[in-house]
Amino acid sequence: MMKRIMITGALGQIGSELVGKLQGIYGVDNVLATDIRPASLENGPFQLLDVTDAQRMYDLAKDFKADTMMHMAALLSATAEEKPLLAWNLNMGGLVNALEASRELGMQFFTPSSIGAFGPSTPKVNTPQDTLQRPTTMYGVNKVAGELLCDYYFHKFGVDTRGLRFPGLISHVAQPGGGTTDYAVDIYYKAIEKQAYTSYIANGTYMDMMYMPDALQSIVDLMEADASRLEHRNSFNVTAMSFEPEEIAASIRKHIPEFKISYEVDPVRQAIADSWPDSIDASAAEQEWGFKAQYDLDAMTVDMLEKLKIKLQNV
Ligand code: AKB
Repeated sequence: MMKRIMITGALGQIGSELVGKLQGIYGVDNVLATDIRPASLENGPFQLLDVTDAQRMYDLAKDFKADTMMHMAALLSATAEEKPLLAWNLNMGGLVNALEASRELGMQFFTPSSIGAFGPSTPKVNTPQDTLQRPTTMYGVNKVAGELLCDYYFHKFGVDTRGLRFPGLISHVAQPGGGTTDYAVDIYYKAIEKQAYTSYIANGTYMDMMYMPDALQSIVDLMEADASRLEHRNSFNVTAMSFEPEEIAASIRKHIPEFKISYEVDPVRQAIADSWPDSIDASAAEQEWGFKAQYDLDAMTVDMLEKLKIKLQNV
């Protein structure tokens, strides 16, 4: 369905891999990568874009003749908690601009939501698709408002909005920055470099996670899904696993037996993690468009360690 795709935040944690994935499916010249930071991509078009600049976003999409907008630019949870006003302006301003451009140019639209769209009063285990959403973080406020806006643009203007509530995403390519779930990426780097990791998240804290290849595939699958089957236009719960720090450490120890984990809990990120679900229920995504993740914790650990060993040897 998608033919010409514009991506914002293309140098971010998801964007840096999404660009290549989409180029592989739809063709290198059919994916316009944009970011606030300059870059020269190995392949394909790139343009500088500050997502709060509505006119430039519109002009770039129009000139490229984009039929799809993937709006990935955002501040993650811990940074948003440090800079709440900046988060509001960037996360909400960017989203409204991307939705407006999509309305004006008739583009299909994707943006990620997050497990951060839930809060302490949400059912913590097997969190349903449709449930209480009263987050206590600025990031969560942005994500809930964003989900509502996607619903609004679909019902009011007929924009083909689609979204995923991502859990923590783990990858060996780009490091996340300023998230609460980032420990689950960092732990693999430190396992290889030092055979030891000090976690800022306390043991016993469960959060949902997903390996990046599954996240990228789920974006493509959702965007290609038959619109008539989609009941949810705000965002779908998706998850591949839920673990606490000791469990990821145990998975690493199957390959690096001397690996040790210790704890120096960061109160800010711990409070965010405590306000999020322990595990979410992805059955609406399974039913409405066939969501399925391939990697569980151990399969992800094998792949992460293998790929990172090569990457870290070459730096
Ligand atoms: C974060 O930790 O902020 C993100 C997320 C779960 O949305 N990884």
